[in-house]
Amino acid sequence: MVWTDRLTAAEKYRAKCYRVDQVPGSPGQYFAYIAYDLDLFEPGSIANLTASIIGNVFGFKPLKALRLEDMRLPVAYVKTFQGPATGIVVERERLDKFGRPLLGATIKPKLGLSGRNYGRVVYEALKGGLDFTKDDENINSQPFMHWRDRFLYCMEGVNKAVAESGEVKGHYLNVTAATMEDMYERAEFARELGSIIVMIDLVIGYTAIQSMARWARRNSMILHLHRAGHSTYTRQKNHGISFRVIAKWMRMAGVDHIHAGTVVGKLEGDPNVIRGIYDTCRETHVAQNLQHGIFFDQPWASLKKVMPVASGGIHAGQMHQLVSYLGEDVVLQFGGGTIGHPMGIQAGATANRVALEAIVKARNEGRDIWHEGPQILSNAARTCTPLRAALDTWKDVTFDYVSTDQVDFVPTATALV
Ligand code: RUB
Repeated sequence: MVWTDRLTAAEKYRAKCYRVDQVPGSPGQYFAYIAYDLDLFEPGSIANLTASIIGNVFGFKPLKALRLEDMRLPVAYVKTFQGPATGIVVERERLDKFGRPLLGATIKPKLGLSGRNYGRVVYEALKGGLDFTKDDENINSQPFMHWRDRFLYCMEGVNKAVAESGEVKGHYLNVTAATMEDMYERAEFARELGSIIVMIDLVIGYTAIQSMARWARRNSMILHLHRAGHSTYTRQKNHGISFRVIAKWMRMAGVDHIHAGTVVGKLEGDPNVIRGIYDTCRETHVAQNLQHGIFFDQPWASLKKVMPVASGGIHAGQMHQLVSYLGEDVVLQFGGGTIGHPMGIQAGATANRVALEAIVKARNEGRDIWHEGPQILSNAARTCTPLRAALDTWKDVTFDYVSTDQVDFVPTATALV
């Protein structure tokens, strides 16, 4: 007899591997389905959940490689989490913007601008027609632009653009910092300046993210999450964690926005995988769908929805593809695709807004935007010189690479009988 026999009900608490399946087309690789008892996890703690699920097992000598593909979390456990601080419905109400994707831009160059010049880019992009601008993941408090200067000049740009356009607009002020105290100080300063949104990076860690989500809920703030660093462990097929699991944890943790892929842009994104991630963020009940990488039904127990953010190498000429792949509740973010416009930043923003509105109008009229998209954009560009210039500038920019992270279950054609 060992001490564990006396102190724990091993039968109840030990992990149960209840199914093992061969990975299609990958000899020697297996899906292992493992169930754990609910008592093993502290309520409402992503840190505790992950310490068990992705703890030491990933370094276990007998395993050459291991990847966490998906998790089903019971309603009883999901309900112990706050969920998104604001959620898609309330965000749209606060912004007073409905019926179309939101538009954003990451300020470029991402590092090096002075506070004043940075604020000018914010103003130009918002004035030109975007809803949001965004700090990049690694702009925090550099010697060339300390965070207070950035916040002040950004909010000056936001307020000017709001006054001139009559629309609610915002800039994601990145409050990522070395300590929680510093992050709260920055977030509180953003709130005092009237910002409607703050931003954090995934690299701050799960506990810090949950703390910021609670702060955001208390302060009626939208919380944007940039997934900086995720590709170091989400991208390879045979080791790490699927991003759909990170998205699930982040909905529980309580972020309002999460970078979730573009399909057509410069960064990793297979259409089926991206669909699974977007469903995880936006549906109230996600049904099992192996073709989208969803292994289990996931009820969301009334946790609010997370707004996915599509960002990374996208431009106005892809608007019909973006709306077709990603739908309506999404922020489409064009950084270089706004700021690199040959006629200037405002023109770049206007090109994106006109392209979006032309595609949404065509979609609402029942047109086939996937096939007719290029023609719809070209027609809109007849009365919008900035859009014409955008289409001419970026027409050849595509990223046709094979995705690293693809689904294992793809439909196969069967002969008609
Ligand atoms: C956007 C940019 C963002 C990435 C993040 O700039 O570089 O940091 O989109 O990637 P641009 P993801 O629009 O000029 O490419 O959204 O995949 O996490």
